[in-house]
Amino acid sequence: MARALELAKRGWGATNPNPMVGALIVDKNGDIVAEGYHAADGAAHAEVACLKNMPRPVEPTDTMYVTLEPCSTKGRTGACTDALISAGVKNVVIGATDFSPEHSGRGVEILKAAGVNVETGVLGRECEDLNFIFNHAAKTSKALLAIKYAASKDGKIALDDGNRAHITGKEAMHSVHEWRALFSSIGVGFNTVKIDNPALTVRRDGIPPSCRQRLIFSAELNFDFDMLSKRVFTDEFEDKTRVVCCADSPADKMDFLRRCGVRVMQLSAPSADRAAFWNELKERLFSEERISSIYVEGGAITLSSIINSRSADYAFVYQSPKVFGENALDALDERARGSWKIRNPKFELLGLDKLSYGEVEYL
Ligand code: AOF
Ligand code: ZN
Repeated sequence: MARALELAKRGWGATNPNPMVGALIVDKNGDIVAEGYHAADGAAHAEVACLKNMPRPVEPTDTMYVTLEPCSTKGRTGACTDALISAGVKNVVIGATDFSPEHSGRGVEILKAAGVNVETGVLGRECEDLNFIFNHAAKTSKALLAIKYAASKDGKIALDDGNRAHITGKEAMHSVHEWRALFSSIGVGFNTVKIDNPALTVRRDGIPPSCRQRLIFSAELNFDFDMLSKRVFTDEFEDKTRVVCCADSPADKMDFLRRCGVRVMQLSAPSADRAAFWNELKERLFSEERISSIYVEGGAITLSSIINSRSADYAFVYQSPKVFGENALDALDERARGSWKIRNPKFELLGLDKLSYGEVEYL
């Protein structure tokens, strides 16, 4: 199963909104005979890819290991339960449950009813964690909203408002690009674009740059030509950028943006109701565009709005050992600080920095 998990991760960032899934078949001696994984949304499922790679017919003593419960509905690619049964697979070991309402254990029942030996929950936690985004969307029909920030040891994100110092090192930067690759959209507030002029693209060694949907949050819409010359509005991926505003955002400013060729997404929530705003965004992105995840990178106002309205589902916090001192800018406002924590955080050491990440719990 550990090997099947490795195979699943080959689909990192390419399977959205589908899950990453890996599968392999071992013979009666435990030797691997074939492997497969789900390479992209719409492509063959891991089980089918694995069966296709079988060098010989399946024998009753073979066992398939698969990180996710095989699907049991036709979907776009046909039910994996049918594929396994008709190929003669007699033993299946499963990692995690598929939480989609139409699956949720049905695949296991169908296999058992067809006389297949099924074992579940092997490396269950790891297999489930890998698809935290897919699981969230399957359970809630909404995109998962994750906040990410890098802070000094004393919780600051900048020396002062206009002076953004480098907080974390290059290992943390690499990690951010890996996570950006996994998410389907990346968001920042108006001020972050104005001050930092970020590219918000995915840049990884040896892979050409790519870009997820870029969301720029603004209620007031105070865009001028200087703002519209920032990277997100002018680079090769400019068509992936949109401005997200609210019910009471000024209509003339929306018109101005549209006339300048900028995509605008107006939510029906008013700017004063932040909980409604973030909730509507999660619902609409998922239902209208199959966008299952949002990675929000700042700044302090946006992150605090998300935390204070209890809208963050997940968090990535990079902490540097540097101390910026009292006068520096806080990552989160006073109300947000201490109002939440990461439940059962996972930790990674990245050079001198530390990443903590996991589901958000409000206190
Ligand atoms: C599996 N193995 O490798 C994957 C599964 O539209 P389709 O046909 O691609 O089906 C999508 C659904 O299938 C998806 O929502 C999820 O429930 C399941 N994904 N299942 O057995 C796989 N990717
Ligand atoms: Zn399937």
